[in-house]
Formats: sequence, structure tokens, C-alpha cells
Amino acid sequence: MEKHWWQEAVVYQVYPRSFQDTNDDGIGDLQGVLQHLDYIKRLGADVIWLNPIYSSPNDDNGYDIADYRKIMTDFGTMNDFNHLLEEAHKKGLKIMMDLVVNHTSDEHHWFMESRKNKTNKFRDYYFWRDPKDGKEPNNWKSNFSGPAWNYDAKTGQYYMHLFSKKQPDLNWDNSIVREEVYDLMKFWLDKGVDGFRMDVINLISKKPGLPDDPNVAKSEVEDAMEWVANGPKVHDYLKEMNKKVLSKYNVITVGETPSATPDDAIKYTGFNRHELEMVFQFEHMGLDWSKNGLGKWSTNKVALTDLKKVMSRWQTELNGKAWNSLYWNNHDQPRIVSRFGNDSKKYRVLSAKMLGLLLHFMQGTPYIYQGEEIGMTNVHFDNIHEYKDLETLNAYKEIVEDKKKVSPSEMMEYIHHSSRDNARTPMQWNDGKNAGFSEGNPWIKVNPAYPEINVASALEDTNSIYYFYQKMNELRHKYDVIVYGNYELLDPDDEKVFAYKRNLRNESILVIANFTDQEVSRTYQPYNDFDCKLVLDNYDDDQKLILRPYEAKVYYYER
Ligand code: TEU
Ligand code: CA
Repeated sequence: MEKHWWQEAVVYQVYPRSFQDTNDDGIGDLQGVLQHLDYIKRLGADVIWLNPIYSSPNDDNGYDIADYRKIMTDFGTMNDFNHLLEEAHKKGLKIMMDLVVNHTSDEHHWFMESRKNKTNKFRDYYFWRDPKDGKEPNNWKSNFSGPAWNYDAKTGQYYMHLFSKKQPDLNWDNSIVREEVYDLMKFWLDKGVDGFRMDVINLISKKPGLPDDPNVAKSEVEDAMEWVANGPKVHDYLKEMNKKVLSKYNVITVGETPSATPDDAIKYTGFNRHELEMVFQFEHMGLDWSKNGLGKWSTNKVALTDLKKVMSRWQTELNGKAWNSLYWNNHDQPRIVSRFGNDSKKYRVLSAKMLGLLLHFMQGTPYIYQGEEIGMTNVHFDNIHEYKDLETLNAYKEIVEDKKKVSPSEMMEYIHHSSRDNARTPMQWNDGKNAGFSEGNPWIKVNPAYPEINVASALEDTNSIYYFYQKMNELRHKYDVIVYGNYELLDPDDEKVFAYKRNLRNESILVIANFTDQEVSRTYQPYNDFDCKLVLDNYDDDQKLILRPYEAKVYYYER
């Protein structure tokens, strides 16, 4: 197997809107990212993934792009971007952009032209269809509630939008659209950016004829994801993109692929496939979803044995064939310490380290989402009006107000557990005004936990989660077995402890994570038979057979 730089890299994700505001308008900006390059470098990351920074009316915080070649005015100017890229490169940090090309904004000039009449050359850039029996052309649902079609009276047709109405889907079956996308990718790559995270890239090939989804009744609020994902031509298009663009640059690519299985992932990222380098899979993120047809809206806890099954399947099935991404968090997911860990005063730090350790010693490229490295927690706003995320607001309207499926207070509990805004509250830099995020009025409220959970206090405390992540990144850069070793799950039925080994040639590591707030005792080979070196532990003394609450550790040994 050939080795690639992006296999040895650690990625730090920045959500610019919530990272650092430098001009007091309450919105994070590119200057703010620039200010913290040293902070990111010091953590040991190699790559920064920036969520979309392009010109956008911000219906979906930049995932609705009006101009792919302009910077969002809230975030700054192209000069700011050029400067950021240059400074990052000087420090040895790469920059990865978000590529959102399944859809545009309805304010993109392609769409504004497209909707004018049925015959203009942009009409076929999107999916326009006649009404069927006076209604939507098919039964597909939008990811953000309601039908995936919007009626446009001007021409008497519907256009498709798998996300919000302001995010019309691009028609990738039109080769001119594909060429437009390749051109804009080259625009950024020629500037020197180091790769792309590709938004819902497995949705770009729609089923011919756009047939009804037979499963849509399964869940009343869910989208048509499985039915629209991994369509018939998606691999042709990605191969074409690779040949025409990506193969000419030495870049990192990660495709966001909801509902992809390991088999799908091998097709997207197989070492001999010439499509993408890795994907973001969603199976582990779906384990706590509702069993009552409410999709992501639930307060379910994840069973450790289920988590083991999913994580291990991805580890073993891709081994030697394709490459994993490793993530617990991003701008769409609740905070991991609140979700899979324990965010109480007593156990927050321990359990955040335990979760980090469990993930970072697996095979794949780890992604750290801003604030994860200081153990930021979910936010519990009391009032629905304090939420800004359109997915959350639309779901509240549909589930509580329109369909009256659950009470307002029940829905608020689900929102506290699952809303995307859990990840989007401002970065907590210090215990000062607005957590040091902004001198102005933040676009979304700061999490009230900030006096205790913030960067300044993490940097002062040698025992902090920050330094633990720093140590993990150091170890990954030092031991080949962490990057390339194969994976072997131990005790799949153990409901309390997640333990696995990684092996490369004569080297191994043993990783042990107690997922509970209780003390348990366990023995593993090679405690007895081998000379193990403890390389990391979230407690400061090693008691081998006894695992204290949320204790997690890694041993290294040679066979
Ligand atoms: O997310 C796609 C996606 O799968 C999400 O809609 C996901 O189902 C949801 O966020 C889970 O709560 C990508 C982006 O990451 C997201 O921020 C965008 O809103 C979306 O695409 C549309 O571009
Ligand atoms: Ca600003």
C-alpha cells in the first residue's frame, strides 16, 4: 500500500462564524481564524478544514452559496483569505475548503437565470418538473422538513431541493454543470488550497425518472436520503472529477456521505478507484436516533456494544482497501462529551479524554472540531427562539406546531440533546465578556458553561483535555502503528469497556476505555506475557487490572 500525507495528518475543523470575531459585529471572521493559527498548530493539527466561507445569504450558514469565487462579506475579503492561506502555509498548516456543489443558493446567478423561463440555458442546471396531479412531482422529502419540491408560479413548475427551499439541487447529469464545478475547484486549487471536504457528495446522481421513494412512510419526518444517495452515476462523476481536476494536485479529499455503508465507502475511496481519499460515514452518528419515526430527534443513549459493532465494522472492512475518517463531532452534531460521555462536573474532563483516546488510536485520519479539544458541552437554551439553525426551527414547527406529534417541552429535550446549534455556540476562549469570542453581540448566545470551560484555563492546566489531545497528536506522528496498524476488537460483548489492539509488523498497541462511571476490573493479554509500555492514560497512575470511572489508556509493546 502506498502511503500518503493525508493518512498521517490530523485535521482541525473551524466553523468560522463561531470561532473568533475581530470587528465586533458578533460574527466570527477570517481575521479571527488568522489570530488563532498558533493555537491550532500547537495542538498538533496539520490541516484546517474551513466550513463554507463563500458569498451566501446564509439561509443555512454558508451551505447556500451565491458565488463560489467570492468571500462572504461577514467573513472578510479575498485579501483576508489570501493572507490566511499564506500565513497558514508558513506555519506548516494546510487549508481544506468546503465544496458545496450538490446545490447552490437560490440567489446564485445560475438559479436566478434558471427560474426566469423554461427555455434559458440555465434551466437545465437544476431539476424543474411539472406538477403531478396538481402536486409535487414525487414524494421525496427535504432534509429540513416538508417536501423536496418548491412550486415556482412564474413558470408553473417545481424545482427540487433536498435541503432548504433556498438550496436548489444542481443537475449533475448536465455536463455543463459538471464543467462549471471543475472550473471553480481549479480556481481554489490554483490559489494553493490543499483539499476539499465535499458536502453531501453522494447525493449528486439522482435516480433516473425521479421515482417515488417506497420507504418514505417509514418515518414521518425523515428525508429521502437512502433513496437519493449513491445514485447510478455518482462514481462516473467522481472519476471524471478526479481525472480532470484532483489527479493534478496532491490534495486531501473527504466526501460527506450520509447513509453510505462500508461497501459504498470502498467504492468511493478504494486505493485503486481514483475517486476520493476518504468519506465521512454516519452510522455511528445514527445510533441514538429515534425509534418512533422522529429521525434524529430523541434523547436515546447509545449502547456500547452497538457502538463497537459499527466502529469495528468500518475499521476492519476498509483495512488495506480504503481509508477511514475518524470523527465524533462537527458543526452538525451535538457535543460528544454530552452525547457519549458524561458532562457532569465530576466526569467531564475524564470522559472527554476517554472518548478522544478511543477514537484517535483507530485507523484513519482524525478530525477535531473546534471546542472538542477543551471539552465543550451541549447548550440548553430554554426558548426555541434562541436557536438559529434552520433544521432545528423547521423541525420544531413541523413536529410540534403542525403535526402536534410531541409536546413543546418534549421537543425541547430532544433539541437539547440533538440540535446542530449544540456545536455552533461561540468558541470559548476565556472567562471574559462573551467568552472572548466577540466584543459585540454574538449571532448566537454563548454557552453559559464558559467561565469554567474555556481555552485560557485549559492552557494553564497541564492536566487539561487540550494537552491530552496534543499528546495524542504527538503519538500519532511518532508511531507508525497508530496510523497504519490493523485493528482487532477485543471482547465485543463487554457492555462497559471498549478495548482493541492495533498491529503493524512486530509492533502493537492495546487500547482500553472504560465507558462507565463505575470501577471495573479487566485483564487483557498482553498484561502478563509481554513487556508493555504505558504511553497514555487519563489518570496519573496505572493500576493495570483496575479501571476507574472513564479510565482510558494505551499500551505499546513489541511482539
Ligand atoms: O450536511 C448534510 C447532512 O447530512 C445533514 O443535513 C444532516 O443530515 C443533518 O445536519 C444532521 O442533523 C451537510 C452540511 O454538513 C450541513 O451543515 C448542511 O446543512 C447540509 O449539508 C446542506 O448543505
Ligand atoms: Ca466579525
